[in-house]
Amino acid sequence: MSRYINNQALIKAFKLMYTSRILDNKMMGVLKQGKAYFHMGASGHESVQAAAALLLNLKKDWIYPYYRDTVLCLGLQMSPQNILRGFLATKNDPSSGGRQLPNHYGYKASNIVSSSSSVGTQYLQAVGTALANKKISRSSGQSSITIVCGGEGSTSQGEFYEAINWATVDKLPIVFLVQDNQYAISVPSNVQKPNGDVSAFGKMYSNLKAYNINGCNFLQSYKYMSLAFEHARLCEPIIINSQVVRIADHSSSDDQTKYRDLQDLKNIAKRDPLYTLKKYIISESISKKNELNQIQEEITENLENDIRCILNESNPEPKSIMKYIYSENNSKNTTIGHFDDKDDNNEYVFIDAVNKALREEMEINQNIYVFGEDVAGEKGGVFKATRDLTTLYGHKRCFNTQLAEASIVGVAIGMAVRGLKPVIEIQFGDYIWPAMIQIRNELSTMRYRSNNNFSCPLVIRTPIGGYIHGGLCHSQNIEAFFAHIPGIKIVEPSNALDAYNLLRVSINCDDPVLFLEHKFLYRQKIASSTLESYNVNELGKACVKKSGNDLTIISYGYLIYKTMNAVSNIEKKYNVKIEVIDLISIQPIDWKTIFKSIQKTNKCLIIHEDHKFMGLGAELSAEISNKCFDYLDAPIQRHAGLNVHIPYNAVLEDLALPQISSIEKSIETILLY
Ligand SMILES: Cc1ncc(C[n+]2csc(CCOP(=O)(O)OP(=O)(O)O)c2C)c(N)n1
Repeated sequence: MSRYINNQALIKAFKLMYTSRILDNKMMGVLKQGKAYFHMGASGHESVQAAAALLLNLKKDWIYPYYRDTVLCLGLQMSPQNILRGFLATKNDPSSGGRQLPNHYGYKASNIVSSSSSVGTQYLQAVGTALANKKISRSSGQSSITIVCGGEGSTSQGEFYEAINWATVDKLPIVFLVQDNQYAISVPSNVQKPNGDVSAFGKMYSNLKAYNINGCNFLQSYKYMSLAFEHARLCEPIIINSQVVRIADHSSSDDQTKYRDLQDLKNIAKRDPLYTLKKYIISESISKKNELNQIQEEITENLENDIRCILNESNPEPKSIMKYIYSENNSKNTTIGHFDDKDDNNEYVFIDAVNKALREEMEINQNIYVFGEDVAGEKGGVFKATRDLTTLYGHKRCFNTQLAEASIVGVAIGMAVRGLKPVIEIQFGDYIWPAMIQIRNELSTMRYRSNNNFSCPLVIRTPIGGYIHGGLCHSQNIEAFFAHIPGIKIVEPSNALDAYNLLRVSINCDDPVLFLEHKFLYRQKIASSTLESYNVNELGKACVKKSGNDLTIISYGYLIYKTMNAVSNIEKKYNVKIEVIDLISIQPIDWKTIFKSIQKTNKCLIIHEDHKFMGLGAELSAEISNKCFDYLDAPIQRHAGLNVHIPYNAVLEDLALPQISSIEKSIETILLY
């Protein structure tokens, strides 16, 4: 790869940079006419982006852009028309079909991965894509690299440090391009870092190359981006601090004169990369001033025409509002029955059923990668769910990660975007929270926000639940938090057979799945069974555990067993028949089975371990009372965990969580209503 640029490429860079500059100006004009709502400019960032665009390997390399990367995207064949479509949120906007804010680029044809608004989340996803590229394309002789961009403010996010950490531990083919314009909205860069320069990281991480460059100078940018890509292709991760200027306000909602003084604003103009490049091209006689002016006029005229046309393009269809929250391609599960072994009459405990499902799916599908904390090798997970997987499939496919949950999920997203199937373990549900922004703003939105252009189907397995003397941070139930998020599916099987089958369905699902495993059940006889495949293709089916006519009880997880015990006692005492539904799938909910049951029994009690306040029971009751009001002979009742953290002391823990005796009382109350 050449570090020195030819004249033709210099003119190409000038055209890209000028197009972006005029786009910024014109878009602000349209906005001022009240025809658009928001804009974030690239003016001042152009040189380094143009250099990167000219040097990347189109369609082979992967790009995680941020909102100032207009030139980078233009240079990677995203047309000005497509930039305008995003700005005007038209139906044909290739980034998001008008769903995301302007400048949140994504362009599948050029491997430009959809970017969200969360500052800093992109770094870990880029690490995931780089890891995937290292695992797959290098074995096939390719050397794709990943470039991820952000502003200097974003490098204060913890996930940025995690990303550098992972990239250097695994020596990944990745370039971190920090575009340091000295301000994060109004906050100057010396608030972000003591010396205001992230290239200092090169001294802290032994495998990290680092450059601090003048990103307003095209030739310098080109030279160092070229060097950077050479390093990355050799799996030497690299960070570049590129000093740029922010010529306009942070966004169309900002006014930088409120926090930048006149001298500061004047200095920006002196460093303007477009002006600098034009001057260079003329002074080196690469092109004449009038020729460049002519280029400028043509670009401006074309853009004016484009704006006129795109202002007339249609809005997204109103009926498309709910499209692509989930995949439309979820009805086949090819692995069912694949491993059925009629001679295997062994009884499996829950955790061994999970292990068997993982093992079998990994056998069939080479794209499955299992990772998390302590999952590899002899240890095989703190609960042993991933036992033997490293021996069977190697460290390449079952490996330990850093102790960093955001990293595990963020990297998994980047791998899934690249087409692999991560099945990750979060060691305890109680520690999923560091990954919350990755799950809430990234994992769940990827398909929707990119209008189905990108998706990240993966499985997050995690042990949850109390009754194990685990105290506040080893007992939590987390389903209600996640059920509130569109875009992910949630399963909580209550026995080995369901765990075995539904984990396989989850792995084959085209959506992200949160697979909740109640750790009390892991080695319990009550939850164990022989294993066979049952014919299920999709998540979302509840199971009627026991039929009856006098009351419907809905529960799930470990509480199914306590409920069944209480039901048996009450049925004897009152000579009644109670129907018990094991919900199994929390998102989506099997409303059909629930409504059918309540229309028969006319009474409903919901039992769950998670706190009653804002728990799943609240949603179930609301929907049932809405749909089955005419059938109900009593108010729907809920029996659930107290609204308290689960204490360690056994007496207190018992009080915090539903018990057989307290469940019996709830059943009696509703039966006698
Ligand atoms: C996690 C998160 N926190 C806050 C914001 C609001 N926000 C959007 S852009 C921005 C400043 C980012 O500054 P920097 O990373 O330096 O990039 P620049 O805009 O200067 O190019 C902030 C605080 C956000 N989008 N995401």
